[in-house]
Amino acid sequence: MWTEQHKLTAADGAAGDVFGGSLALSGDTAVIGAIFDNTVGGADAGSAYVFELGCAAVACCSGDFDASGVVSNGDIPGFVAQLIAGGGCPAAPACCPGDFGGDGLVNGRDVQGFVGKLIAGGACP
Ligand SMILES: [Ca+2]
Ligand SMILES: [Ca+2]
Repeated sequence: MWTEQHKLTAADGAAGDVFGGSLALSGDTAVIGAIFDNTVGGADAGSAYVFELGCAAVACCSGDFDASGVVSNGDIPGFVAQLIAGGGCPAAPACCPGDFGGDGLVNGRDVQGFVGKLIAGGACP
């Protein structure tokens, strides 16, 4: 099942720009076209908007594996699975929910952070 996580919009979007009329994806980068955007190049000159998947775009909540907005018992399987799997994180700046120390790995050093947040109630920013 697909659920909407975020809505991408053009900061200078206007009616008639046809934002989203074209789309290209590569890794964590999306390029979205607005073929009728008015620019310094002229009316309807068109623009391409580049979006990067990262902590700035995706609110990264350490420990929240099921994206529920809180760190709770439901996140334990996700954390344990990543720990057992060797704990590799996606290349920065993508979100790595199991990495509490920010070293790009999920390992024994992150257990204390995860458990501590769980006990503390697990509120996400
Ligand atoms: Ca959660
Ligand atoms: Ca870590």
